[in-house]
Amino acid sequence: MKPIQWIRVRSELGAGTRGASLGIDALKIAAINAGDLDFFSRFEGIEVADENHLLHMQADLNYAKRIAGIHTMYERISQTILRSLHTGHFPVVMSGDHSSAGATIAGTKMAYPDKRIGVVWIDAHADLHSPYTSPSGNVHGMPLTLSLNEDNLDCRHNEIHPSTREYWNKLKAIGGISPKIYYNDLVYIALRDTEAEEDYLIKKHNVRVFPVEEVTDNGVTKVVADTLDHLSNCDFIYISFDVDSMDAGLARGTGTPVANGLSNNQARHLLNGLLASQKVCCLELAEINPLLDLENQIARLTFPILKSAVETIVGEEREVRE
Ligand SMILES: [Mn+2]
Repeated sequence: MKPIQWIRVRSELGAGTRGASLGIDALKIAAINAGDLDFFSRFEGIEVADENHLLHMQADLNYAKRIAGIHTMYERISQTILRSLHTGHFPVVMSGDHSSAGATIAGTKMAYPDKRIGVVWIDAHADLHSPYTSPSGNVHGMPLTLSLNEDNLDCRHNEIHPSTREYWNKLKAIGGISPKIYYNDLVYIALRDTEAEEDYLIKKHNVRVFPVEEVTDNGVTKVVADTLDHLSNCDFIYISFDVDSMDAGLARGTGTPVANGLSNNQARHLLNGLLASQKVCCLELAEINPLLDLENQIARLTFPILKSAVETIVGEEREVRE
């Protein structure tokens, strides 16, 4: 059993709506209200310093807002993940906005440069835009694209500033390894709100997608088995859980809620099933925004999922899958 290390990333530079930096505290309050007073102190934690002071300044670069600050975060987060893995920990990353996931993937690849890293992306969104295609310029829609070293120039419609290009290229090259992951080693679960530019890449590279209907119809166990089977050539697996993978009716406290999502039970079983594989070396949880919520609903819903995931990680059930 590897000891868990909490990695706290309170950055929300990549989101279009303010408040995701408060997600960690919303979870802590949910733990206290659930009677789990010492839950987060059972394992050591690392606080990654944020650059949220930049939010008090006007965002400059339109098609990748606050990308310079995000680059600073990427350096810090990737180094923290690298150290966490190298010191024998299982990092559980609690993030603000989902842009940080590109840095977590980078840190994982930097820790294991000769290994193949699989990614399970549980999210309503594909997060597969680049500054050349993004309609919003919010970098939380780009972490997978930069991990794949993808620009998607085929679908280009934005003229980007030379300085945006410079930082975008820096993000793709972080850690000196690029790409970090391959399309074959990426699996989407609960994907249901994509744009044409993203659909183009998913189709072109034949990326494996498990829609919510497949989770419901075939059951979580089957989807877990198929996901691990699809990633059987990967040495390590990183799981990214965006709370908007869950249904908007349950999960309104997030920047971009989407209807027809996973139930909280499906999400819990999904994470537990995947985490039972010892290939999984890192888990990230992102986009809880209590400012958009009523009575901390999303954090109260997510806390038992996180608790159950942690029990699986530290438990005896983890097995090596062939
Ligand atoms: Mn996301």
